[in-house]
Amino acid sequence: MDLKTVQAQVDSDLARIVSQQDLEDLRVKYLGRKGLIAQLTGSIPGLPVEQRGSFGKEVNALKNKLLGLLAEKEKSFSLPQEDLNPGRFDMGMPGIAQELGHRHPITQIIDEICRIFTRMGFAVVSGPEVETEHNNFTGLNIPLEHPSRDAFDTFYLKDYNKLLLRSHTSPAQVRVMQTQKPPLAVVVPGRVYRPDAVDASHLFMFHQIEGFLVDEHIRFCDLKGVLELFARSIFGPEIKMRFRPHFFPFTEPSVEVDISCIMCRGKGCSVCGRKGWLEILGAGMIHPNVFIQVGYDPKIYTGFAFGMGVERIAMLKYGINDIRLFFENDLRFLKQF
Ligand code: 2NM
Repeated sequence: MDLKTVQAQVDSDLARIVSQQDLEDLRVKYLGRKGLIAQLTGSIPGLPVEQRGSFGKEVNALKNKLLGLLAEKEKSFSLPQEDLNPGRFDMGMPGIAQELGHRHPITQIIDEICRIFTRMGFAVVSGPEVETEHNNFTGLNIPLEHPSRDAFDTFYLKDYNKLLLRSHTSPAQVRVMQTQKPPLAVVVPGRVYRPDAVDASHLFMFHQIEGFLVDEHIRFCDLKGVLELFARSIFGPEIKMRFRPHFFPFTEPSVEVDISCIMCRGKGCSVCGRKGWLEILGAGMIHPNVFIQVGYDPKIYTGFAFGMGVERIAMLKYGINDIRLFFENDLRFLKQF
């Protein structure tokens, strides 16, 4: 066998090694008991006497060279894994989970409630938080002597004659009626302000969603149907509803609306104060004086309106017992939603 051929074979074999196993296979191929070197050594006795010495030396040199090369390769395989992987990227590793942010729970509930009403054909509108006394009170048939107009119950803006922070979102509805003709179906979500002492169920700012629908021939049963669909959508299909007579200046007749307690389902528990019912909103048929104020003929048009506190709905839905939690920005609370 030609030693030059063997040498070339060794070089190309070594270049193809990619694993420890390849290295072991090569070691067997060349240095094993039946390997090439052993064969070459075994062929020496068959050579002419004068060639045996130099051939033996060359085989020996090749063997030593092989041993050196294999040892060098071996060393490269036993290096720490990271050093063979300069980017240190392991495709097999699970990814690092990215924590997602989310909307504030009040924003989520507002979106959920608005969605229920837009499915029924209501439009969502917004209005300014700084309002006129007319839009907040007079246009809503709230008389001058009404206690809610008192400075103890409304934030009046100092130095701005008769401007105030709206105490409900109805003034935005007055604005819609002033500029557009029926048929109209609108809900208004937004911030409202009342100078209440802060406790577990009161803040000086909270969110309301109010809505109204005006057309010819709108009746109280239309209000019932819309509110029942709303309550079942947000609290579940098995919820029951009841209407209690109430008084609001801007509606007549007026009602307060209860749902069967979502904790005890009407049996009576600490959440519903053993009554079995929870108040969720106020509503009624829009007072003719409101229509007259916005230029609608109350002989042609009728309509219903309703209003609810968003925080109260969220507290009932999620079993939260303190309204202040929504605005303290404690991430341990907010991350639960
Ligand atoms: C409520 C209860 C009853 C109401 C009335 C109106 C308007 F502008 F159409 F007259 N908007 N919202 C209303 C009626 C609000 O909240 C407890």
